[in-house]
Amino acid sequence: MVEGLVIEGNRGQYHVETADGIIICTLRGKLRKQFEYPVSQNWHHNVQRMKIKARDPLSVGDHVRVLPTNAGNGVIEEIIKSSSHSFTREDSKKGNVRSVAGLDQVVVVFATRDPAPHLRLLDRFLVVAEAQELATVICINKVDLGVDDWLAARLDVYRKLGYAVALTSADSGAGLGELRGLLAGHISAFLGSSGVGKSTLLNALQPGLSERVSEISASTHKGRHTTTGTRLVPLGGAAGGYIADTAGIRALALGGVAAGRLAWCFREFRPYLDQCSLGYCHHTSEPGCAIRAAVALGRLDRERYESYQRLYQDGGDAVGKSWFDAVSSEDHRLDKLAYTPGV
Ligand SMILES: Nc1nc2c(ncn2[C@@H]2O[C@H](COP(=O)(O)OP(=O)(O)OP(=O)(O)O)[C@@H](O)[C@H]2O)c(=O)[nH]1
Ligand SMILES: [Zn+2]
Repeated sequence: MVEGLVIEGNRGQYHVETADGIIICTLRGKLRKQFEYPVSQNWHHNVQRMKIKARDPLSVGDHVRVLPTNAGNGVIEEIIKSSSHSFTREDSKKGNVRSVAGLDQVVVVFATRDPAPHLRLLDRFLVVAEAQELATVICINKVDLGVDDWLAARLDVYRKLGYAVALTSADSGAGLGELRGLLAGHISAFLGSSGVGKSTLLNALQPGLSERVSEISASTHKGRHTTTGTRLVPLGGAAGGYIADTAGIRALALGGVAAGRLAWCFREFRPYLDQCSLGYCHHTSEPGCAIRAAVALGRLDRERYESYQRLYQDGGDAVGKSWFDAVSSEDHRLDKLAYTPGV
């Protein structure tokens, strides 16, 4: 038996990546049975009709144990760990949307210039990533063009909040080793405005990677029905890790961030949240607000608080909406979002 990760799946047929390569698998009958339930029990006729649940028992991102049969084929005998991030409508209504495909990390890419980095947009990305409990890597590309002092100072703020920051140049190769290290062991999606260098960066990490990530989403568009509409591209090399295709990224966009959860999504606010005088404090103009007091004392970063205020005014749903617009990059709406004054 070998262990592996489901990287693509149609009902009944799954591609499982293992140490020995990709194995095309079917599911052992007893596992299929777990997902069947009786429709009617007509003992008179001694028949029991079964209906298979609409949901596929396996998702991309699940860890499984496989019994290889003949060359390149096998049978999935056991589900070791289900991808924790499977999306449900119920979650969507609550505003706690989980992404599909076991995605556990987003890599938010900005450039040092051309286009200039827009950190309000970064705060929006971080809020949605926090709401979905995804790790975030802040990747600043094009460092060969120089890093302005103001940007270096802002990045220090994010580092102190505990976010991983990678300074890269797809051109010179600077920082790529560090980025590879941050991708290891994760299923990551790359996000960022048009022109920041996502494609160049992916190809610098692994030749042809950008084409593989977008080729996959193109085939998804043609109506190819994979388990969750998304696939994972394995990263070669010792470090490993997976990159989710753009269909996986789009799935992140569903739903908003519940308004009551917005302040929590600013991770540095959390220690103060139970210290406001009013139980229902929105941290905008209420008396005795611990967040505003901490900002006034310089304990919380003022620009981050201003991002909070703007997002609060927009309402929680708008956060998800902006995120959706941001990731619908085919029509480059992200660019408009990034450069809308006052965003
Ligand atoms: N100087 C410099 N230029 C870079 C770097 N990375 C990418 N570029 C250039 O930036 C431009 C945009 O790069 P892309 O990789 O197409 O950007 P993208 O983010 O994939 O853009 P979209 O496909 O529109 O989403 C290209 O002209 C690249 O050559 C870098 O590290 N340094
Ligand atoms: Zn408050």
